[in-house]
This record gives sequence, C-alpha cells and structure tokens, in this order.
Amino acid sequence: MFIAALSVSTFSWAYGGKHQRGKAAMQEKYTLYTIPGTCSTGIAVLMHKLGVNYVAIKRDAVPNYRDIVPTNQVPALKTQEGKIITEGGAIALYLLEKHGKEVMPSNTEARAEFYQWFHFDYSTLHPAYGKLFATAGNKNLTDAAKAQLMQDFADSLSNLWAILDQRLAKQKFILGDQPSHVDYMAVVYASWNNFFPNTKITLGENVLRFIKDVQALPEFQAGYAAEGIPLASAS
Ligand SMILES: N[C@@H](CCC(=O)N[C@@H](CS)C(=O)NCC(=O)O)C(=O)O
Repeated sequence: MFIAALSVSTFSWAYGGKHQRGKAAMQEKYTLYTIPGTCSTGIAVLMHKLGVNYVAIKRDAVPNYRDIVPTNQVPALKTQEGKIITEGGAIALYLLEKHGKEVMPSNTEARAEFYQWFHFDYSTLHPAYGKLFATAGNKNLTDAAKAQLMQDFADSLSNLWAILDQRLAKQKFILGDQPSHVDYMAVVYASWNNFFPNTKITLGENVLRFIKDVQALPEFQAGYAAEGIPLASAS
C-alpha cells in the first residue's frame, strides 16, 4: 500500500521498550524500518510493550531499501544476527515468540482465537484499507467513478468494523480484558480513516470507546512518540 501523505523526513534514533534509551545506541538489538503512521507503527508499539531495544530507521532514509526488502514496503526488522524479517505478521509473531511468551495465550484453543483475530487484522482489515488507498491513487478513474468505488469499498470496510463493534460490546479489548497486538494494529488501521475525509467509514460506539482505551495504553503512547507522530483522532 502506498501512503504518500505520510511524513518521510529522515530520522534514526534509539529507543528501548518502556524506557527511552537516549544515546545508548551501542546496545541496540533490532533495527525497525518504518514509515510512521503506517502498519510499521504497530510493530513499534509492540516493541515498547515487550521492552525490546531497537533503532528505528525511516524507509525513505535508506537509498537501497529495495535491495534489503524487495517489496519496498515496511515493516522490516533486522535482528541482532543481521537477518531481515519482512511481513508485519511474521515480525510480530517472531517478537512475541522471542520476548512475549507470557503475553501469548498458553493453550491451543485460546491461541487459535488469537491467530483468528491476528489474521482478521493482517489479512482482512489491512487489505480492505489497501483497496481504498489504491483507488484513491488511481489516475484512470473519473472523480465520480472514484468516489463511488471508494464508497463501495468503505461500505465493506464498515461491515468489518461492525464485526469488531459487536465483539467490543462485550469486552474491553478484542481478545478480552487484556490488550494485545491485535488491538494495536486495529487502532493503527482506524487512524487511516483520516486519509479519506470524503468517504464515509462507519465506526460503532464500541469501536470508538476501544480506540480511546488502546490509545491510552502506555506502550501505544510510547510507540507513537518514538515514531514522532501524534495519536490520530477517530470519529
Ligand atoms: N503484507 C505486508 C504489507 C505491508 C504494507 O502494506 N506496508 C505499507 C505500509 S502499511 C507500505 O510499506 N507502504 C509503502 C509502499 O507500499 O510504498 C505486511 O503485512 O507487512
């Protein structure tokens, strides 16, 4: 997905999970390639939750990024050993397995539920936004055709949010009373509604409450601060 409107200024800094590490860059374990505000920001939030040290580098500050990541997309993670992992879902599961066993459900049934909603994020919600971004950037459509197609895609997207709204009527977070990476990603995606001011995407009242709750989490605030971007309003 291409998000042209996001900031692309150069940055590189060292952060360490719950505590900003300032100049102690020598101890960094990971490099996270990111475009702040995109799906890579969800990984930044997870890294803060897990308390792992990393350096964030903006994709557009890396001249040969495509040589490192052939899709040219973020997120990408360079491990301590120098291995590059791409695909946000793979990165999240790698980090959770390595540093977050205690925040993963321990039994198979509960883990299946985690995987279900994890993939609802990565394989259903994210691509639904991808259709909107792609249509918005399509130069072959008339304005009227583009607006209609975008609204059609937005209606399908609103149906996905309605599924979450129903679930969030019964519980605080998507998996229950504890926040997880599934919540972080959903709230990052919800912020993308702001890119489509002329298209109606409906978020139910439970989703709106949920967004506020997730944005209030310390790891969410720390992740956004590390990315250098404000929390997005949702309506
Ligand atoms: N399947 C990939 C999709 C990654 C993706 O769509 N990344 C977007 C940001 S959310 C991106 O890099 N956009 C910039 C571009 O495509 O040039 C994943 O889940 O990691």
